[in-house]
Amino acid sequence: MTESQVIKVSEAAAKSTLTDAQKAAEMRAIAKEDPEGFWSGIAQRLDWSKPFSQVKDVSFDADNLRINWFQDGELNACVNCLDRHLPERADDIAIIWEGDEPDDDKKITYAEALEETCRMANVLKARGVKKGDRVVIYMPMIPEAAYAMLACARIGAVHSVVFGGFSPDALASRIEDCGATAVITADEGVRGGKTVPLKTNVDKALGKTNGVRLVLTVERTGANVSMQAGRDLFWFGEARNDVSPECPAEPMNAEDTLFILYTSGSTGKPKGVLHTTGGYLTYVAYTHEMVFDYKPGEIYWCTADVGWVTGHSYIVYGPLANGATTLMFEGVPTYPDASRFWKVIDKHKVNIFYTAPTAIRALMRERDEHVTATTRASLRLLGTVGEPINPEAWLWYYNVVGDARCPIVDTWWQTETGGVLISPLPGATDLKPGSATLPLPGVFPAIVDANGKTLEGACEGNLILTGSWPGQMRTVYGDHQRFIDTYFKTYPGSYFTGDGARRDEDGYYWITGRVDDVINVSGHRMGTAEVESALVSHPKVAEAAVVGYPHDIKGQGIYAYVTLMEGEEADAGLEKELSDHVRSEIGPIAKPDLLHFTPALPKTRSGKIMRRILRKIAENEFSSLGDTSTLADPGVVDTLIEGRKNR
Ligand code: 6R9
Repeated sequence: MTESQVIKVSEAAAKSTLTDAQKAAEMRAIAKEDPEGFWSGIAQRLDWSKPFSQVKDVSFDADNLRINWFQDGELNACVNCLDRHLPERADDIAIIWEGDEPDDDKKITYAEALEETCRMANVLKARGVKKGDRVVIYMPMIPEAAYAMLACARIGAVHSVVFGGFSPDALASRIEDCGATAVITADEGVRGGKTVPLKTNVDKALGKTNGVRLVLTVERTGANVSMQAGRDLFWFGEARNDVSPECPAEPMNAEDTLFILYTSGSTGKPKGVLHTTGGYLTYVAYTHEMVFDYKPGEIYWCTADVGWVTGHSYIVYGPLANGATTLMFEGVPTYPDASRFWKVIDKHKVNIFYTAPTAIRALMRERDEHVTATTRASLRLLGTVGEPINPEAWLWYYNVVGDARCPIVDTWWQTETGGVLISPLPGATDLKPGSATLPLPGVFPAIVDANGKTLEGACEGNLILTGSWPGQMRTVYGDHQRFIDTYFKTYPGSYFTGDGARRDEDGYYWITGRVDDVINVSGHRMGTAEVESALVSHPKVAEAAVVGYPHDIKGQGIYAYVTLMEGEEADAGLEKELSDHVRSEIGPIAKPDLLHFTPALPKTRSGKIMRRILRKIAENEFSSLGDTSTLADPGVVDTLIEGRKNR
C-alpha cells in the first residue's frame, strides 16, 4: 500500500447521492473571502428566539483572548433539537435504541423524546436545579442519557457527562471540580452481558465530595440499590409520573454554557472543556449534515458513548438538531459475537455508520464471515474517528464492510474543537486510505515547525488552526489561564492542537498523533501524568513514568515503568495489585498494558526524566536512543533494555 493510492469517489459513491465537488469548492471560496457572511448563513439553520447582530468577536492573542460567536443572539439547544421538529416530524423516529441483548430494542419518536425530556427537566426544576447549575450525568447508553442532556439544556443547567466506565474516584473529582449539585444515573448499566454498578459507584463518589442534593436514578435493570432519603429519587418509580409533560424552555444567550466535558491533558488533572450554546450547536448541525451527507429519513448510527465528545456532537446534538434518526447502542461490538455491528446495520437498515479505528481493527481480526453473512445493503457511507486509521484497517473497512461502494470519511477533531475540522466531503473529495484529507469549508489549519515557522507545500510538523470556528471550546472550566497557556501560548496567534501532521503534495493532511504527553488508547485520551499519579499513590511505588507504545488493536498501549520503595519485591502478584490500583483510581481504560519494574529511571543531572528514551525502549527501538550523554547515570539504559527484552 502506498499513500499515493487514491480512491475515486465516483466509483465509491456509485449508489449514493452526495455533495458535488463544485459545491464544495464554492463553499470553500465563500468561507475564505467572506467568513462572517458564510457563518451567518450557516447559523440560519437553527431557530433563534432572538437573532444575533454580530457574527463573531475573536482574538487569538494570548494577552487579549476573545472567542465569541453570535454573541447577542438567543436560542435554546433543546428547542432546536426537539420542539422545532414537531410540526413536521412529531411521529418520526428520533432515537432507535438497540439494547445489549439483540432482542431488546425500541423506537422513540420526536414527540415522545420531547415529553420525556420535559418531564426530566421538570424533576430537576422541582428539586431546585436552575440556570447555570451543574449536573453530572453518569449513565449507560439508554435514551434517558439523551433526555438528561437535553433536559439540562432546556432549563439552562450545564451538564457534565462522565463516562460510565470511570471509577468512583474519577467521578468524585469531576463532581468536585465542576461543583455539581445534582447527579443523574442509573441503577446499573449493561454492557456485553455484564452489569456495571453505576448507582453504587455514585454512592461511593458522594462519600468523597459534598454539594450534591439530588441523585436521580433511572431503573435500567431494577437491581436493588441503596437510596438515601431526601437525596435520591427513582425516575420511573417516583419522579417521572409526578410532573407535567410540558416544560417551558429557558432562552439562552449564544455564549451561555451548554456543557462541560472532562478530557485528559498533559498534566495530572483532567480539564473541564467548556462549550457554549449558539456556536457549538451551529457547528455540530452543519458538520453532521456536510460530513455525513445526511438526508432526511436516513438512519444514522454513531457507535461512540455519550461519555465522550463524539457521543455529544454526533449521537445527540448534531443529528437531533438536523431532525435525523440517530441510533443509540448500549452494547459492545463483540457481544453476543463479532457480527453484532453488521447485524444491527441489517436489522435497522442503517445508512450511515460511524465508528473508531480500534473497533475496526478488533473486528478485522475475526473471520470475514462475520461480516459477509450480513447484507449491509442499506449502508452508503462509513466514517471513523478517534485516532489515525492505518491503511490496512481502512481498506478492510472499505472493501469488506462497505463492499467497495461506500466512501469513508476519516474525521479528525477533538473534544476542544466541538465538531469535525478535517474530513473528506463524501462525493467531493477523492479518498486516500489513512488521510483525513482536507479541512472543511470555514476551517483554516496550518503546519508549523518547532520554532513556529509556518511551513508551505508538502511538509511535516505541528498542526495549528489560524482562525476560529463556531464550535471551538471557550475555556477550561474554573481555570481560564490553563486554557490560554495550553492552546494559545505555544504558537502565538494560533490555536495549537497538540497533534503532529504531515501534508502531502495534494494538500492532504495525515495526522501523525499527539506530540504532547497524551496517549491515545483505543481512541480514548489518557494523560501519562494521570496514570503516573495513580501509580505513585500506591504505597509500594516510589516513582513511575508512563509512555505510549504501538499496540495492534488499541493503536497505542500504556507502558508503565515503575520503581518500587526500598525493600519491596517485584513479582506477578504486585504487578496485578498495581494494575488493579490504577483501575480503581481512574477506571479500566487506564490499566497499564505493560508494567516494567526497574531499579531506576533515566534522568538528567537536574532530575528530569528523559521520556524520549523511555518511549524508544518501549517501542523496542534500541538502536535509535539518541544522545544519552546528559544522563546522570547512563548505565540505567542498559538495565532498561535488558528489562524490555525479557518482556
Ligand atoms: C473526537 C475525538 C482527540 C485526539 C486528537 C487526535 C486524535 C481524533 C482522529 C485523530 C487521527 C483522526 N484523533 N480523530 N487522529 N485521525 N481521524 O476523538 O476527541 O477524545 O478529544 O481526542 O484524537 O490525536 O487530538 P478526543
